[in-house]
Amino acid sequence: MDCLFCRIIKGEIPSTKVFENEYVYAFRDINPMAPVHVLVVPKCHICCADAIDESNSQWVARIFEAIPIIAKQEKLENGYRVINNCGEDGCQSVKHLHFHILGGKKLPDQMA
Ligand code: DGP
Repeated sequence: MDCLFCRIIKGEIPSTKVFENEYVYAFRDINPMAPVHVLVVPKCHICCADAIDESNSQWVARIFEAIPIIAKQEKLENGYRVINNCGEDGCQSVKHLHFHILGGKKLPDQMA
């Protein structure tokens, strides 16, 4: 399987790492939409949010445990946004589950 984010996790493609543990890898988005734009991905390949079920949801829990740690590290004490794009209508471009952390400025309140 040729998955971009699996290759980034393995270090085959360079990335700017901001956090890593046994379950989670987080790195800076190549095309930042805010002063802080970090992608948080599970080290297990899950294609999208729609594929989350009771067999793999522990990976998602690990991601949401990492998010506040990353936010603290990135000094997002004034808040931040967590986004997941899922599937065609959600404009998901990389088919490996990931959550965007956006912050470092007041974000627009418009979601869509
Ligand atoms: P999404 O649209 O939710 O699937 O977001 C995918 C994000 O991945 C998008 O914001 C750009 C980012 N991205 C794509 N390719 C690379 C890459 O090679 N390196 C990094 N750091 N980010 C990437």
